[in-house]
Amino acid sequence: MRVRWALEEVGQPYDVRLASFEAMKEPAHLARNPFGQIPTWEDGELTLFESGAIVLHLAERREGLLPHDANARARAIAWMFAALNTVEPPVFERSMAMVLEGDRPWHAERLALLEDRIRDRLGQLSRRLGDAEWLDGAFSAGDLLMASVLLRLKGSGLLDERPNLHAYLARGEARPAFRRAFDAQRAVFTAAASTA
Ligand SMILES: N[C@@H](CCC(=O)N[C@@H](CS)C(=O)NCC(=O)O)C(=O)O
Repeated sequence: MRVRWALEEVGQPYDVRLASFEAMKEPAHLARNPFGQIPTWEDGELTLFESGAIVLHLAERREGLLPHDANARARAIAWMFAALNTVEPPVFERSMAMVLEGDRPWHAERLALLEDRIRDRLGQLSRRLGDAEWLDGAFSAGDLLMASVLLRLKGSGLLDERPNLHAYLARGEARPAFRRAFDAQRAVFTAAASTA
């Protein structure tokens, strides 16, 4: 979703090639991404993996996701790293714990621990955002990645504790580019479900 969203924000046409879980572990895909994950990006001679690297690549080449001013651009990139490297890790671990560890005897204890770590990060983020619309001036790739990380918390109740973050995410989701990306992504799952 985050790569689709970035593509829609910058108006870059794209084709999607779906990969089954099995195909992601085969040599052809491992050549694109050594960790056997999606998303990957191919454009002529260039193959990239890591959603953050792909979003940065698009943002650097097209208008709309990074400011022109050098310092503002550096700060927007800092927010991209903050989203992926500081906020996402406990959020991702929580998602994994919910999906893979629900039957473990220590699940409840670990979940509480992870949620406290997330609460700390959300509190810090919420204080920095304050009443602002976006993290640093105009909407940027930093907001796109931060909102895409917060999306993982939908339904967890954790965002309800921080109304300004809740509203921040809603603003992200209301962007026409997000809606187009979401609809395109949903169409993939709807098509897969109807052929299953
Ligand atoms: N840090 C990577 C994480 C990518 C990732 O977790 N991809 C998931 C799907 S959204 C995946 O490929 N999971 C299968 C696996 O890890 O084997 C990125 O941001 O691109």
